[in-house]
Amino acid sequence: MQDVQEILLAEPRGFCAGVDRAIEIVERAIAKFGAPIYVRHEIVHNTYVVETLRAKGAVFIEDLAEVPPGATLVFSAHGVSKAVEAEAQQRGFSVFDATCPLVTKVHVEVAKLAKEGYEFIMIGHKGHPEVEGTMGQLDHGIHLVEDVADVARVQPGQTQKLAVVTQTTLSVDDAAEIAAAVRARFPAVREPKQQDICYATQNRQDAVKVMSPQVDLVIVVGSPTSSNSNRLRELAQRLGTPAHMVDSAAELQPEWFEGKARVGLTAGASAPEVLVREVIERIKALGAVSVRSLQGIEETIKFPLPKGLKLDDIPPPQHIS
Ligand code: 10D
Ligand code: SF4
Repeated sequence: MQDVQEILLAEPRGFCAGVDRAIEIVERAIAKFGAPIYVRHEIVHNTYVVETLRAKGAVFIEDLAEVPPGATLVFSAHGVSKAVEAEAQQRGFSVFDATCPLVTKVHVEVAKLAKEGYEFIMIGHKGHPEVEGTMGQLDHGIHLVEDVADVARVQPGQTQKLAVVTQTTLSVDDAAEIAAAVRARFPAVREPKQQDICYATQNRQDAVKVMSPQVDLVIVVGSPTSSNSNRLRELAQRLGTPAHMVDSAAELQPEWFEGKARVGLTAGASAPEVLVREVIERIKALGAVSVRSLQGIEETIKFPLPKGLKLDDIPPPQHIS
């Protein structure tokens, strides 16, 4: 089948600074302290990343009771509640926190405003670990809304001091609509100066908005558990372009490409470029002759590592990318 002629690559795509840092924390912890290194929850929501780190000696757990005394434990990039933090301390683990600094920023804001007497409306997806971590910064006074219908139902204890916080990886457009509904119902609500939606989520969604109208099909590389990757696929579909999300090149179905001359390719913030390269090779085998990168924002942001892992004495471990 020779239908596919060109592959267009979204820019930016793939790893964000928070994911890069989180993976490096696990790799360095293994290099410095030796396997096993325990990781609470998938370090990031990507099958390839998790399996690669597992092969190097990471042990992924959900419940801290599974971690032996004296072990080294890493918190995933999505962050943890105060209760999990306290339990880890009480069990005496040596902890490295791979929570993305942009998630921590939301935690800090919640703690600060709570001290001033604020209650919170959190916009996010129920059951997502980031939402559990952010809501778990407080033991009361933080109310989850997932959509506009929830806004009509939410019952804060008071409305004079009310603030909005969000999950960092939401659909920018959905979050704006839900925030507008919150504002309409609670006109005095305090909103973050800048959206809690992070730069990487914003940039990857903007890139899909640029790419989608130029292609006949969008492929998103990302795992089913990845919120931000799902939002990219959903966005392309909303813009009227058929879109599929794949965890690896093996999931590509040849029939998706029938009659599609131009294929757009992007990747969620937790999906490594190596998988994008494999997808490109597979689509090339379906006939694509050229690959072109679209113009987009260049991301230069980098987050520092936690103190105990800044190693001068060992060479940096080989990094997943
Ligand atoms: O599901 P998600 O989009 O929140 O997480 P993922 O691990 O796929 O990507 C990195 C984003 C994080 C850690 C939340 F900020
Ligand atoms: Fe941090 Fe944004 Fe990446 Fe999440 S998606 S890890 S908030 S930079």
